[in-house]
Amino acid sequence: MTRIRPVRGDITEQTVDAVVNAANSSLLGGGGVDGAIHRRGGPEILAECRALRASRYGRGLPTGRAVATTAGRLPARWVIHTVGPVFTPDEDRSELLASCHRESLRVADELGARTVAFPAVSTGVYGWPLEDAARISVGTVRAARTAVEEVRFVLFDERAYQAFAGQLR
Ligand code: AR6
Repeated sequence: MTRIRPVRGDITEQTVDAVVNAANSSLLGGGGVDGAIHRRGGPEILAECRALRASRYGRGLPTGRAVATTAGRLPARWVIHTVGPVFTPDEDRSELLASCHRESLRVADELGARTVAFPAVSTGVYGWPLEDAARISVGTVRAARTAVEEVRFVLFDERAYQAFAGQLR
């Protein structure tokens, strides 16, 4: 059984085996949690991202997929980069958001990670409504078959924390 809990805070301060990054297809960094991870983790992360682009992901990491790099100076061993879907009311992209969580846990299992911290993928710049993202994200982790022992959803603000905590009560 995977223990799942909500944590209010900054994901770059979590001491875990793996930190999930809400990246974009380019893998070259950006704002939000992606920016914070690269800033705090240092240039080693970007160097590995560039190498991944040069080898496996020349066209970018597809939405819903996940790939790992070093965590650089973060208090973690790995960063698992995943690309969330951009929210649109015109199309149901929930399966892609679920896939981000499943694929990140699959990569975590390959690495042997036992503790994993997720941000609220797609709920910032990508515009996904919080309550709905919390339902999909928590539901997917609950249903996942994984050897990960603890999943922390690390939420930056009170609204996000309440949305995820509500799903976990
Ligand atoms: N710790 C935990 N959560 C955070 C932190 C942090 N340090 N910083 C922000 N959040 P976003 P997305 C929350 O926009 O919607 C980037 O530019 C934030 O409050 O980071 O998946 C990428 O390069 C929000 O609830 O990710 C992509 O281009 C959540 O993290 C794009 O944004 C996700 O917000 C991805 O957009």
